[in-house]
Amino acid sequence: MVMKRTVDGVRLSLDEVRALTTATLLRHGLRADHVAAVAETIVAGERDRCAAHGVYRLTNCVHSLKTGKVNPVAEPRLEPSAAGIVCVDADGGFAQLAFRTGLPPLVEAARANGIAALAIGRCVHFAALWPEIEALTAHGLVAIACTPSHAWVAPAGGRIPVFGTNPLAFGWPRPEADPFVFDFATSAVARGEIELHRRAGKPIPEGWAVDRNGDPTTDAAAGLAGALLTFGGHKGSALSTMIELIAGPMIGSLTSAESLAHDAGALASPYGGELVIAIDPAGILGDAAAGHIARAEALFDAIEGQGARLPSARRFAARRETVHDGIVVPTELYDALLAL
Ligand code: NDP
Ligand code: PYC
Repeated sequence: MVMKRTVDGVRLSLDEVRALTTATLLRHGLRADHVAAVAETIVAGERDRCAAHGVYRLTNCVHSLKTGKVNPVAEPRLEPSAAGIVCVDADGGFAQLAFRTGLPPLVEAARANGIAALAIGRCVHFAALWPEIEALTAHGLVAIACTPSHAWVAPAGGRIPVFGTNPLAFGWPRPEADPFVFDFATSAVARGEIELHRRAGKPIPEGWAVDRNGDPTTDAAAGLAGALLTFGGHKGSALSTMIELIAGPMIGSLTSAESLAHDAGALASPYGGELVIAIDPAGILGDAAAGHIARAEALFDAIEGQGARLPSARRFAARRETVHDGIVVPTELYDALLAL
């Protein structure tokens, strides 16, 4: 497929998305192994029609590189740790290569111990978590991942940002089907989604954000300048607190408030840590694991059987289309990316 401008935007094949992403990141001095790892998640975002974490993120990547807030030649290193724990120092680089470094020992440790954790420190994180979750479910492992971000989100009952948008993701391998995966911000919505509304000049729904005065707003720019709200009120607030704790101080890394202080107004992507937990059901159940995993299918049938959909079903359906049809990037964004 050849790039084509239409009234809806610019149509690109996934190969063209990869080529644009790769050329842009190389041009801004990111080393080739990081470029390959980062491009994989950006292309996956477009492939699965997750626009807030697709090529739009190139603008943040380039800005983070230009401001010196990410190490373009970082060397992620495995660090000594207890059995069942894999620690990776990302050396100030993007999280993707650090995750690639930690994945094989994490899988090995989960197989050996039944459960294992990967603690990534000193990384710059701008990505969705489901690519990492799917990398683990592909090994037949159950997975949980979370990371703080920048303090953009007010706690339930307050209006001063304390939390990051703090995503929580989970994956369950299914022998005969796409894995069960959910991956969502613990704010009402990812900040990237509000940024896309601002770029498109569209209002945001009520309940996503408050303005600088703490008043509800449907103006995307006012919400970005004020505070995002948690999803589910006090429940999202508590989950977000948990993520601050277990992917922050518990692994020797930063909270979202500390990440924002580290940023010092540069407006770069969040800096800190990520926690990934991998569980091998065979470690709990031995030879009986396959039978019990198969039993879980009844749960998915009960959900889908009544017309409800599973999280990630939209993504997997989009994936099956975009590999053939390509994707459409808004013209304004495409031109901004070319200008990078
Ligand atoms: P959503 O509110 O859309 O929630 C996304 C999750 O919910 C997906 O698993 C999605 O599946 C599922 N879902 C959505 N609608 C339904 C439905 N009607 N029925 C069942 N499941 C549904 O997205 P968010 O804005 O909360 O988060 C988007 C992304 O932003 C995430 O990938 C997250 O990792 C990323 N993020 C990253 C941050 C970081 O610091 N690195 C910070 C914050 C967010 P489906 O995809 O199939 O629609
Ligand atoms: O969309 O909130 C967000 C986000 C933060 C870091 C990466 N994505």
